[in-house]
Amino acid sequence: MSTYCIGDLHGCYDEFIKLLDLIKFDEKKDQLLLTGDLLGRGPKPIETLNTILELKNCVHAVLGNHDLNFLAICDGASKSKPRDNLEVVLKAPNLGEILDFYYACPLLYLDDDSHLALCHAGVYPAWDLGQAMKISKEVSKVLKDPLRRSILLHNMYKDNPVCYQEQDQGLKRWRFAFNAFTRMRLCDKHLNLDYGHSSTTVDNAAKENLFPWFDFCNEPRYKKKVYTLVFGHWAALNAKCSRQNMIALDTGCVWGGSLTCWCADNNKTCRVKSLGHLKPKA
Ligand SMILES: [Mn+2]
Repeated sequence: MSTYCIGDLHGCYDEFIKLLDLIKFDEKKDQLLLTGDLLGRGPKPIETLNTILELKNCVHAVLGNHDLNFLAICDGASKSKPRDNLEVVLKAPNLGEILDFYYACPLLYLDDDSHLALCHAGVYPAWDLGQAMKISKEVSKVLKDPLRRSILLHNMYKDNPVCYQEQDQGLKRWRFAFNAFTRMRLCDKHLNLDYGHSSTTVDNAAKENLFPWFDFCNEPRYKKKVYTLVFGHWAALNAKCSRQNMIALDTGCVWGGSLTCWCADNNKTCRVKSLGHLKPKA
């Protein structure tokens, strides 16, 4: 059995299938961890989701910002934009099945056998994995409750709070969890999240006293074991994360980069080149 982690798919179905072929993925033996943003912008979201649903007994996926955007649109909290290419999913005959799958996806997944932690953007630096897991589970409960889910999805598009306060409860707390787990890239030395600068370089950010969230993290540990933290979201990093025990996987397939897979068992990485979909973000 092998555990493979694949970065942000964004509906890049053809590259996904090519990558599964390349690693000779065996659904009877192997497991697949996906860093989220399964859809959004890319060409084949339905094919991508249906493949994931077919593999769902051996797949663990976490929610990304584009997945949450999709859930918000389904709940009437936001409108779909043509560039997101979500219409085809909204009209899918199995939309109910897709939503059930999504509502069961956490913000943070821990694999206690392989000592892996999986999330979309990252783990807020003031949290250890235990605390992060507690907050992820809280939000998962909200997502499974239609009424509270709807309230959260209608109130998620805000760039606040910028930092975690233990006393923040309800919407403020859950929204911070959404923002930290799915949107975070840079923060200042007081651990205030920066919500702009999506494609800046790390060097340029430093000139504004902003640094990658992982610069402030302790070694990822859970129940006294060292974990490897796997994340996506930050295509501009191009999978370069200087920290030990942290693996960045988003290599911007949807922007014309590549789709990356990391095997937890042998620490090998392989990539499939993008078929070229969108122009890189300005
Ligand atoms: Mn993302």
